[in-house]
Amino acid sequence: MDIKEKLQQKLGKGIVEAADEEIYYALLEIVKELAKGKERGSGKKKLYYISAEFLIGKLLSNNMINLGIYDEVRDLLAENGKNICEIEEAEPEPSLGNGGLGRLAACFLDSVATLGLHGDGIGLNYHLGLFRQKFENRCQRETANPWIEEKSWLTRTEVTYPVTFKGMTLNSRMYDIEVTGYNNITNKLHLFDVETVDEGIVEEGITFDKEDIARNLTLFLYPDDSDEDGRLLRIYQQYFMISNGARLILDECMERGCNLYDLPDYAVIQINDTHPTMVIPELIRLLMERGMDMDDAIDVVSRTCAYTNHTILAEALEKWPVEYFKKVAPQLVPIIEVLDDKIRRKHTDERVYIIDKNDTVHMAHIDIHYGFSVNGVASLHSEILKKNELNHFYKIYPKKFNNKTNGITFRRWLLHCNPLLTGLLDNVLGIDYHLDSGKLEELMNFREDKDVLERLLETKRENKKALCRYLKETQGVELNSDSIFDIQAKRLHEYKRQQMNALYVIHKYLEIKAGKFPAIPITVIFGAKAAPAYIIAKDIIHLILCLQEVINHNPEVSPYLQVVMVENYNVTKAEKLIPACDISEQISLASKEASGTGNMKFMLNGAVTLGTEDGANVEIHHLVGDDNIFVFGASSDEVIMHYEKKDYVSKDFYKRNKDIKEAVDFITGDEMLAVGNKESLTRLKQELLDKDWFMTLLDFKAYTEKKEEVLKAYENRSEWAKKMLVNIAKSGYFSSDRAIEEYNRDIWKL
Ligand code: 26Q
Repeated sequence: MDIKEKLQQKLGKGIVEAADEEIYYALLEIVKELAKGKERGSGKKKLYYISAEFLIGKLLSNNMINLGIYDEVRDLLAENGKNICEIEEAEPEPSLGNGGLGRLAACFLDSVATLGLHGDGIGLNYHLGLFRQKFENRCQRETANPWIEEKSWLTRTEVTYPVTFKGMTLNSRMYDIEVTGYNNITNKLHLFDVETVDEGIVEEGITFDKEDIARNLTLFLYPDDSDEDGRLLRIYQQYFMISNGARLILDECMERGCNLYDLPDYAVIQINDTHPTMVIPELIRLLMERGMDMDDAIDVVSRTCAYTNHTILAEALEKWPVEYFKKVAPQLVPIIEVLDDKIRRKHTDERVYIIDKNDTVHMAHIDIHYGFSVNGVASLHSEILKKNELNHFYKIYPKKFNNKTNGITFRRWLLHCNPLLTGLLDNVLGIDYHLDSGKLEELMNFREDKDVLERLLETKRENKKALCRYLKETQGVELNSDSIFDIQAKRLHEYKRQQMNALYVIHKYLEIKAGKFPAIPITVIFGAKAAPAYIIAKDIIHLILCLQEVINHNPEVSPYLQVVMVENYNVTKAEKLIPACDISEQISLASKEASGTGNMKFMLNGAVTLGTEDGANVEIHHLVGDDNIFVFGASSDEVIMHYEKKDYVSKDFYKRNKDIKEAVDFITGDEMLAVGNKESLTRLKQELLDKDWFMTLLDFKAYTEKKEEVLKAYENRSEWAKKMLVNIAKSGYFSSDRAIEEYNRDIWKL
């Protein structure tokens, strides 16, 4: 039966007569059936990618692309007066991740299946995912984001395990989502759930009884760890995830013929940051339960587990009081104590102990001692781990440390989100680059081709118009599609320095008011969620929303400068913003952004980076060369030195630089106080003056100067088109297919 017949059969009526929602549900079923019919991953050794987050985004279009039926379905719908984009609107977005780490896990699953490798994801089935962001009185408010409907991508399985916590046992159930590779096999994402979870306990916004573990365990993805209950709940979630995962892995391996002593021949477990670290002591415990002696169990597990580090921010490194483990999963405590004891017998340096003198367990230390691989996510990041943050471990285990620069799936971040550019590339290069991203480099042959360059500019114009239409419909804002689109889209964090971008906007506003007009109008677009308990991050959102109000209502300035913050930034919004971007803001304080992956997505879609030498920006710079990126700011070495010497004083910069002083003072000036909250704006200004932990004022001057250079460069349209072309041509390296090939070659060896 062809797709048309299948669709009509499912609908029970003609396509013309069906509502968008009905078509969505019918396609969902068809796609699930097709995915089930695909070849499965096979082979003796299997990858298990365990992660607390899988930010998969909407799945319909992506799955149809990977199954090779997207064009056919799109055309079929069009013939019947339906637009596939409107069908997509009917799909709820599962927001099962915070940001980069979760999205990386999703890109990796796509590439593992696309490369035909046998590997599944293991995570949690959060019913309400990450919160949905609403703007009220120019502030962020959080609400629940239910995404599981009667018909969804989840398939209920018969796999269940009893998970024992202190004083209670909860029954789990495994739900699966098929992960189909591009023209290749189907693997699975296993999401564990508690049978007793109850969405009814959510009250106002995202508040609920934190102690009612049986009913709350898989409700929300944790965006912060600000209170004691929240932290304990996070341990409950983590233990639930890994205890189920560990049992699934052992059961599957034994079914494939493993005798447990040869576990490393049957499984490799990639631990995505420290959130699943408890899988190490849990596996040791389970192997001992099945009769293995402890030293053998430790040896087997150590040869099975590999760890990826995603951060060097001290405050983001997980450490939990032993007390917490005693309260949640006391069975792990004796194991962790033995693991620590073995280290203490071998090493005198206290910094490598697992349990410190305050009885706190350092999760990353478990991974480093009892895993066989430790990798960073961009070359600068991996170097900093070796030279600074984890230097004392590097000295013990030099061979464990390696780099795996992040990547993104081009299926979602080019083919799906940017059909216009894809069409152009297909036309110019053929379609080989879909599976071999290195082939994009052939675009370099068209660097002087006026026709190709003009078509490149044209796709960007069209994508900007499409974004304008979308923002008009969804947020009622009217933007000038002929302006320069300058976009910063990522989680809100002080180290990412959205506040520096906002200070630039203020600076520009003041300049325009003083009669200095930009040659081409500028539109500054932000997309960002702040952790609900992260006060300063929420203050920065408030600042941006107030600026949006002040500037867009100033008739003298708004023809030249517009600001808009996109509400509820998520994967779906990213897919609309990225193809429309001219300038990609990647302005973290050097040394703080482990890699960044948005930087890669923007580059692939023909945006030019304005950034610091941080994370993967360094590699982007190296690939495109000085002429095709705008780099500014203190180097990571300088920054690290400032932290060591404790010699950075933000007030000195405020006092000495007139532009800085004017911009900072504006935050609490009359215009802002007329629309904003005095307490919040004052707190933010004081933070910049008294702390400025991420050195905004240090880099502000270099940032504004470099941005002027970018704006000037944009005026020369043909030269700018060449920069776009080079960025696209050189982005092949950032395919997650390349990243996964490296993981497999160096770590997994499937
Ligand atoms: C930890 C403890 C308690 C509560 C929450 C957390 C927590 C939750 C999420 C800590 C970290 C995260 C997420 C981190 C993350 O997304 N890191 C990003 O990972 C990307 C993929 O490697 C990198 O590109 C980014 O640079 C990095 O910031």
